Amino acid sequence: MLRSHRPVLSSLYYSSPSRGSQIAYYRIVLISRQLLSGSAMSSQQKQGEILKWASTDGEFRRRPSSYRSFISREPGAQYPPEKGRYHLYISWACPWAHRTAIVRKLKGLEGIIDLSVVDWYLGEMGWKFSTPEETPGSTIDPVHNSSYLRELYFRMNPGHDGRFTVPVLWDKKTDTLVNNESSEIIRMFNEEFDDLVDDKFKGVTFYPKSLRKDIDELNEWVYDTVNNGVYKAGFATKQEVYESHVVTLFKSLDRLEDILAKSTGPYLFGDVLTEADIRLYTTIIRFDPVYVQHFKCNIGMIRQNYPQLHKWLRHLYWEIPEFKDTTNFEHIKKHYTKSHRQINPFGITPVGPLPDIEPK
Ligand SMILES: N[C@@H](CCC(=O)N[C@@H](CS)C(=O)NCC(=O)O)C(=O)O
Repeated sequence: MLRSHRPVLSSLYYSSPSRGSQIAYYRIVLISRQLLSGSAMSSQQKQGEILKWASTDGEFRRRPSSYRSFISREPGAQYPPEKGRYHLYISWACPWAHRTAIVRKLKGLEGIIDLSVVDWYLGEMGWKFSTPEETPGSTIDPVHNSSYLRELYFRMNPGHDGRFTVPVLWDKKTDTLVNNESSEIIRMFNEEFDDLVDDKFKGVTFYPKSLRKDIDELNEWVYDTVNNGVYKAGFATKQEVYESHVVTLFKSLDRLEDILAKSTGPYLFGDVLTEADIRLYTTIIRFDPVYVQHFKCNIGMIRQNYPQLHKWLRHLYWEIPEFKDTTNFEHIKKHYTKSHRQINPFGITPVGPLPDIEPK
């Protein structure tokens, strides 16, 4: 069977990931600068669509989500929890939307909040809806029979001038977009529907009071340098911008490796599965199959260089069905490699590494 190999730079950097030193990082940066100081840079003059993602300084900046209302159990809330009232739109490919799909399942909300899944292909018109026959794993929009996700944004606000992102949490009763920020949607799912879910899900929380400060603290740097870090490296259109983000990303992976080594396990905070694990999972599960090659996050691989993260990842995927059942490698791999033509002009999806995730 095909297996991936140790990264070329491993001899410079990895005897053990936790021992990665600043000096080694700078050696990597120095060598790559020397390699790239010549004519290779001129290819950057070709300005493709990717510059819609990155600014002229070469930096990708994620725009804040536009709709931030809350479903709440508080009396008189504008959006109270109700069975069948809300509809969740996701992409199996998108790490942010993936968080919401996991929590929806873990909290037993499948019979309470319906789900639509867009096609993995993101084109000029944004996310589109396909039938499962056209694209396995996708669904139509049963609420409005839209062709594209953008139609929902314009229905909400005809003047919408932001991007058309998933996830989208839609209120069928008032025909409005409640929220399109995954970190907030998972908080709503975590507790606001507890009066409606089966008894076994009531009180199950991924944001326990005793750990909130620690979770918030970890989320903050993981969001910036890992979840969003892979995009900042991958969408960068200047060499030095890419290098700075990819090095920061791998420093954070080292930090996570240390946290897991010190944790009593199997999670980031010992034996308590929290939203910090869920938010990290959706990036790490995509790391080896996509981010290593497509976003050039290739200083190392999870499976080869991060034994603790690798163990943690396989535990979530193989032991907790809600993680595996919401992980669609076909959508993930095809979306990135066939939608970002500025990065991958021929849209060839690499076969490896095989397997997508290693066995337990
Ligand atoms: N802050 C948002 C980010 C969502 C996001 O960026 N989604 C991407 C997919 S991974 C998207 O829909 N992009 C489409 C576009 O920007 O056109 C969240 O966490 O919910």
